[in-house]
Amino acid sequence: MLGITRAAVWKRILVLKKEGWQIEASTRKGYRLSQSSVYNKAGIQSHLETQLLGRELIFLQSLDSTNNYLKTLASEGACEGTAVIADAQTHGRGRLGRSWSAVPGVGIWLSVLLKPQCHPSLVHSVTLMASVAVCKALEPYLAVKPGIKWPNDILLGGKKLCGILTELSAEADRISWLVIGIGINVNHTLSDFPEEIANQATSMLRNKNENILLDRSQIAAAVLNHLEACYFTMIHQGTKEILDLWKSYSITLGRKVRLSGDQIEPLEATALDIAEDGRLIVELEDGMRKEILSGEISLRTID
Ligand code: BTX
Repeated sequence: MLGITRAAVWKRILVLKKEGWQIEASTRKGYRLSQSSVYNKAGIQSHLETQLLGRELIFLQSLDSTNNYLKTLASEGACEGTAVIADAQTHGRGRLGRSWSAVPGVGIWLSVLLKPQCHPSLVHSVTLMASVAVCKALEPYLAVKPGIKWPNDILLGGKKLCGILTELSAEADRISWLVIGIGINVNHTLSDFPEEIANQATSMLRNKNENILLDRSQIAAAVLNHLEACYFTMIHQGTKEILDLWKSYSITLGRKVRLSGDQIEPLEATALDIAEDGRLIVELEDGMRKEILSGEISLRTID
């Protein structure tokens, strides 16, 4: 009927699946669109269990960066909990001016606006909180436990699965707003990564035994659900529970690390603990202890 080969149909089905459509295949019968959700605003909202986060949700096919878009909305007075999700980013941003690859059809590129009534120094713990929430949200879909590399890279089998970029606007002693940007590689195959990061990046799909695409709507909603729960825990009960959870996912503590950055000479140390404000406590080779703030430092484990 379509006047094209089976292979050509299969190729198109693959594209639809990557867009988020749930399609079942059956030998000799063909394909069937199953009823579950597609990756769009309605699909995500159907899985949301939040009171605040994502209740105001903007879903767009493509943006330069969801963080940029949400920062503009924030400066125009958008309400707390507003979330921006794009299927693709043309200029996804990482930390310290690095870029983040965010191709269409395979990932979750999401930013959320928070307005915690707290001192700007708490921003680091909020970022740690976000990494805990993402781990909790992704864990049920993964064969192995995700690990957090300080401050908030989420790794699977030593490769980067998710990155988090937190940006804020603050007065001297109070945060005005925070934008937490979360990038998760979900249905990437190896060829979806640019060559220069193919060795160091991974996706949820690549860590599953079977090759069934994951439902990005369900996972994006799970991230918002867990983010809200962790955020509420943190603002109502303080940081202790979140930091304990962070430690349970940490793959940095107890390891030898190399720290480098514009402001410091590269140095080697052992990562000991995390302070209440999110600083990493390290012990230098001469036994001195130092507390490191994430903003200006890159860390690599070396043992
Ligand atoms: P980061 O600076 O820790 O990581 C950036 C580095 O990670 C890059 O230099 C590159 O080596 C590698 N990388 C780039 N893209 C990927 C990828 N897709 N998977 C794995 N590794 C990659 C981490 O910064 C913070 C990233 C936040 C991304 C989100 S997406 C939604 C929001 N909008 C936005 O512009 N950024 C955030």
